[in-house]
Amino acid sequence: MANYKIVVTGPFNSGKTQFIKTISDIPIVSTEKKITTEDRGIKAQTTVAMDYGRVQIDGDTLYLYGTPGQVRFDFMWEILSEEMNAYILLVDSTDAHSFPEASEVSERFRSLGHVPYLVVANKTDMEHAARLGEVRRGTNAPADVTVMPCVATQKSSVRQVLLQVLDILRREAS
Ligand SMILES: Nc1nc2c(ncn2[C@@H]2O[C@H](COP(=O)(O)OP(=O)(O)OP(=O)(O)O)[C@@H](O)[C@H]2O)c(=O)[nH]1
Ligand SMILES: [Mg+2]
Repeated sequence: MANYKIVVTGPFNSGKTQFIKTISDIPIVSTEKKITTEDRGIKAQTTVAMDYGRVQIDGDTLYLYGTPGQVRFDFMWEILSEEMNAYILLVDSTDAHSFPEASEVSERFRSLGHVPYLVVANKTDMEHAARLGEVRRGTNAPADVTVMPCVATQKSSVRQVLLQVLDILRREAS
């Protein structure tokens, strides 16, 4: 039985809050506020500080921390990355324009902690979702980093991602 802190990060609108909401065993703590900027047309609310959820998988407890996606809230990234065991780079695979930003977010997180990470191509249920290879190239993920598909609205899909994270963490520990 182990406890792990997992940070879910990625660009604006990639599905971070949804990912945590779908899998959490407890009602999530979220800090969504009405969008007042040019992104208003995309959705009504955005995370301004963090999301927090918790899930038990195979006897281990995962504490999930979602970051804001908008760069103007990036001061939270450093705080949320403290003592993280791994991070998930969540990417909207239908939004190729966001891939370079995802790559930058990932670079920032790599500098914040030397922990394993996983690239997750989200929204693969939607039309025009990029292939995994495109997401890998677009986010500059090295060959030894896992890139996997996900539909953050489906519990089984989010669970698959977290099982993969656990697998990486357990391999690292042994
Ligand atoms: N079809 C589909 N929609 C998704 C999926 N994941 C998230 N969404 C939707 O995408 C939108 C953005 O999701 P959020 O969870 O708010 O994204 P976020 O990354 O937390 O956004 P910010 O906090 O603003 O950076 C919402 O309308 C979600 O319901 C998915 O896998 N498939
Ligand atoms: Mg959010």
